[in-house]
Amino acid sequence: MLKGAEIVLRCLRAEGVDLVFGYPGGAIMPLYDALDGSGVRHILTRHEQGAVFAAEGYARSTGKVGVAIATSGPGATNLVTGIADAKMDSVPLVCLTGQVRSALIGSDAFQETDVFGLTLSLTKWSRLVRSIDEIPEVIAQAFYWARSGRPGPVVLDLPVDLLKASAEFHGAVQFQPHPKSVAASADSSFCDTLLALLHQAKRPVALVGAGAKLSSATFELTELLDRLQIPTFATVHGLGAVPHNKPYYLGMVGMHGTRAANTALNETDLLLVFGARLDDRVTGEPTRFAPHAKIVHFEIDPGQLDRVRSCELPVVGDLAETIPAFSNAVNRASLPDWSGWLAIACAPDRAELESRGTAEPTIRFLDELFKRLPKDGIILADVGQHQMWAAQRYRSDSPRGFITSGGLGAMGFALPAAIGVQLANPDKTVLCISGDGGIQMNIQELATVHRLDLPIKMVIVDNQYLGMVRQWQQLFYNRNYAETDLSDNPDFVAIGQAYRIKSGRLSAVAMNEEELSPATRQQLERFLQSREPELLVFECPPEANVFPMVPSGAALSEMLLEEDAS
Ligand SMILES: Cc1ncc(C[n+]2csc(CCOP(=O)(O)OP(=O)(O)O)c2C)c(N)n1
Ligand SMILES: [Mg+2]
Repeated sequence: MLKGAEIVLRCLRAEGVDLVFGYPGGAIMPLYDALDGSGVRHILTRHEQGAVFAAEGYARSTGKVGVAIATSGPGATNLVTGIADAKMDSVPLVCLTGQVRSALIGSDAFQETDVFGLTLSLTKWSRLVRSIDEIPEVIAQAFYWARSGRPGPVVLDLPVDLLKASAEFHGAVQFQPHPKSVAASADSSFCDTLLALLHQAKRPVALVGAGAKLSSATFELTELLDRLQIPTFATVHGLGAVPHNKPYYLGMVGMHGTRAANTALNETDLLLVFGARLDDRVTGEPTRFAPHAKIVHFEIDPGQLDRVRSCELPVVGDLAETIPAFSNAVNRASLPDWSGWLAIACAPDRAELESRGTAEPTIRFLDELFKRLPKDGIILADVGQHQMWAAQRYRSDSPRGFITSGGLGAMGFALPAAIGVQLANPDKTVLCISGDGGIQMNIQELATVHRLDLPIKMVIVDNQYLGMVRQWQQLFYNRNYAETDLSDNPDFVAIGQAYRIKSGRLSAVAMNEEELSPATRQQLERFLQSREPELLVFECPPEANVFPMVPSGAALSEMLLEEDAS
């Protein structure tokens, strides 16, 4: 006989879980009571949002399911942003929430919230558990759905009486999905159609999204692109899927993408999409997206097809199967020569402008950090201008090396996510870049970093503004900087020190020298190499902007460049 809480933990172990993130409270207390000796290590964050973002960081950096735990009511509602984030960015996540005892459900009991209803539209699958006997089955299902197909979040709501009750435990079970629900393994009949489309195409391009990485198909994808030699670009979550030094690689596409990538996407007549949702930050105004193109969409989730425009050829399936199938066909075929088109797409007149205005020192700062990072280092970015600068400057080809809240754009993500990343990757350098706005949304997690002595390298790009919003105000709201001024920011170095974290500061002036001064170089090197937590506040010029920029509602061809801001 085991208690419900013990059964939950046994089933978690059976799913391979050894690390969870959470925050206790009344309805979930039996689970906490059973932690000791369960083989599951629990990380206490300082806010449930910190726990769910940390679980996401763990999942995003490993591909394994992240687990977050919270109590009922306010504990559970504090998870909601992370659940939405995991849904948007395809992150495998299982959230366990305590619930009031079964007899009180529906009575507006103390700390009762309808978590099942609240998260229904945000989850891939969820369940309010009704009896202790169904615990093994629902946990097996929860992990199955979190991992399968396009990964995503799952919620299990656990009434406290079930956690306290006892029952015979016959071992964890494996979930057997209905045979029809398993995606048929890709047949290769699409290859002939695709080859025919390629033969007609004069200006084909490839757009790479997160799917290529989630399917662990980046090696095969790069082999295919090496053969095709067509202009290629990535979404923010596709960064790192294709090695940056490939001559056909044009960098990031979309709202803050490169001129070359956005121009090629505007001109293409055949767009090959590899595992991307095509949201409006990638497409620009959807009705004017890739206006001349037929679309071929490699995608695991049929729900993502035809959302912007119907595609000519859907290739539904795991990219780990469909890409090699297509590669085989390509290797046996002769292909048109697209070198003239590639030369146009990569021509110097499409390169970025040299002048980056007031963004120069910050870009230099990021470059200096990134080039000193070990090859397998992991960069996290929060949300805002610093995130887009970091994405633009990211040069690594480590598939899980750039982690950010892309689809939801949730400020406050980076610091707690970095905790999960560092715990999952204890030997890697983890560099976490936040803005002065976003860091204050989960700044309490500095306590978790200190408590666990995690050697995260934390950077605050302090421009004394909600910079990205201020940039929009400057460009589209007549410089009316309504409620974006953060010039009364606290002293972040003193805050870091109060959390007993080594903290320092670097001015933008240090980045203006042609050659970095030995002192600055030393500061950066020591910062990245030390094996202790450390915070570095970078004093970013307040009115720096991110360019190029495609205004919301404009087509990708209507990019604004630095000079348009003056
Ligand atoms: C939780 C949340 N609230 C509001 C926003 C809207 N928003 C997007 S970027 C941004 C400014 C971020 O400021 P900061 O963290 O200082 O970064 P910066 O843009 O200055 O680099 C805001 C408010 C958001 N993305 N997330
Ligand atoms: Mg800021």
